[in-house]
Amino acid sequence: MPECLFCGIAAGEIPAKIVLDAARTLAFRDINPQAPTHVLVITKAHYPNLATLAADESLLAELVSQVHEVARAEGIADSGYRVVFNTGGHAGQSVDHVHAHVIGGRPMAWTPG
Ligand code: DGP
Repeated sequence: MPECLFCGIAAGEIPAKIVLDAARTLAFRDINPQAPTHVLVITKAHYPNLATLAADESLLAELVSQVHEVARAEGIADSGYRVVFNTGGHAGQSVDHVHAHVIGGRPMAWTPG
């Protein structure tokens, strides 16, 4: 069992509700949804956060592309959705494996707390 929770989900060793499965990225439902749609998009390879993933531009582009595919698949691409990469302690990142939150299905306020 990998030490990293999201590596475990990527490996199929920890169950998750999969939304989209691509060669190098995976989208699954957040266990604690904050809106009608709340999906996490990860790279299957382990990068601790967005800052480290930024060194691999092609994989970063695939991740962002899957974010939009999730929005289309969930039917929120036209109404609008929010994409959040919590990065580091002040942002409240709790899982140290890069993940985009794709949140939508209701109007949202700004700014974040
Ligand atoms: P963050 O706080 O930005 O690191 O977001 C981590 C998210 O991961 C948080 O919204 C809850 C979600 N999460 C934590 N554990 C699990 C899990 O075991 N399964 C799933 N699907 N999501 C999880």
